[in-house]
Amino acid sequence: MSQRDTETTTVSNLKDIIDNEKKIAAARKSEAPEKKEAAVKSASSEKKEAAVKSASSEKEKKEAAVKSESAEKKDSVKKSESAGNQGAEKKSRRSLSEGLEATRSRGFLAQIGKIFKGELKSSVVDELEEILFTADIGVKTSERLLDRVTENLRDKGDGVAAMQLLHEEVRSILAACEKPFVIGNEKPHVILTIGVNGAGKTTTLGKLAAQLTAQGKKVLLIAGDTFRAAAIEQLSEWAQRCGCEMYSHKHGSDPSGTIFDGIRYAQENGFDVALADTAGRLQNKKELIDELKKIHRVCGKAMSGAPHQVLLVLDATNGQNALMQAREFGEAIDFSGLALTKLDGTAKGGVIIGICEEFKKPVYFIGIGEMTDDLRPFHAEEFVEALFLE
Ligand SMILES: Nc1nc2c(ncn2[C@@H]2O[C@H](COP(=O)(O)OP(=O)(O)OP(=O)(O)O)[C@@H](O)[C@H]2O)c(=O)[nH]1
Ligand SMILES: [Mg+2]
Repeated sequence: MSQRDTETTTVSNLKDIIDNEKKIAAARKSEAPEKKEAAVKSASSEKKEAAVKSASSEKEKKEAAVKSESAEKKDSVKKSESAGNQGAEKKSRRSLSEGLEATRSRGFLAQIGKIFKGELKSSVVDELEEILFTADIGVKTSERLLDRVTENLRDKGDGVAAMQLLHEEVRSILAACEKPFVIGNEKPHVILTIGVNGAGKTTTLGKLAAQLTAQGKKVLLIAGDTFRAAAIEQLSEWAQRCGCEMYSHKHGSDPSGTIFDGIRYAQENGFDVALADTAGRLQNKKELIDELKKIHRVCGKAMSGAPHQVLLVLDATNGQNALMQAREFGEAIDFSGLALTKLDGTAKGGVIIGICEEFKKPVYFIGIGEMTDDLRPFHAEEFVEALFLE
């Protein structure tokens, strides 16, 4: 059994994808070569078939990139709205405060709010200390926040003022990590995504591709996760949904080779942005991290200066573990910024405070749902207001 087979993912809604993978695996075992191919190609359009096609020669590799013509773009976007998004996009855009509801009502700041209300108990400082140190923000951040409010509590016993100090301190920590996400003029501007299994890499790339395509950029998705059978198909669906192209080799090929060829393909065909997906991997598995380092090096061989950005995708529901992931991935690869996903499904959204305080890296994006526009640029002020909303 390979190392990746033993890894687990905490994401329950991957079930559909996993079920699909099982079907594909079963089809591979039992069916004739033609049928096997048909099983992998569950996509209905010819474009999808091309996406999962194995490419052995240079010419075939190029053909393997999914080519969406401009006339088809509108069509695929329409399709995605009705099928892929199951009508949810038609609902009004989710507000950030809705997305952060669980964190606001059940997270550590809500617990602190409770102990600061009304007449303060003599034990308030001890209680505050306990809440902070058991929150998912790390020791350093807990100490910083505790220092900021303890004096006020001891001397004045004013819970409202203490909450206000906390609010200001959190704002100052988060503000340091707000930086606009800018696509450089390189042709293409190459972005590599990294992170553990199920963190939201592919979804984040898909959403980003959709947003950049809508801005008029020529976007190529590169299917660098060649490990998981359904990964190419998943990315291909995003390519169809946003009306951009995808470059892939067959499942099981060398990810570095796929990404190298994908970058070259993007260069030769005038793409503005190349977004490279990678397989999920545990941050403490040496050979998987070595493979990632190789992918990173190979990007530079395909195009000098690439990747121009490395986006570490972290799942907020992982809480404290997300901090650990950032530490260990950061030791292997100097990532340029972060995307923090699934803030909508967790009370642990406060982890962003620990991440900002410890890494001082830009948080480019936050994910507050599965729809395209649920990937938002991170604005510290707006985030803090949503977090401290009464
Ligand atoms: N609620 C919610 N779900 C999300 C968000 N981002 C991603 N997801 C879901 O999380 C699941 C896993 O996302 P993927 O994009 O497949 O994760 P991945 O990192 O590519 O996973 P691997 O390829 O297995 O490493 C999918 O069902 C996504 O729809 C988010 O911000 N909010
Ligand atoms: Mg993926």
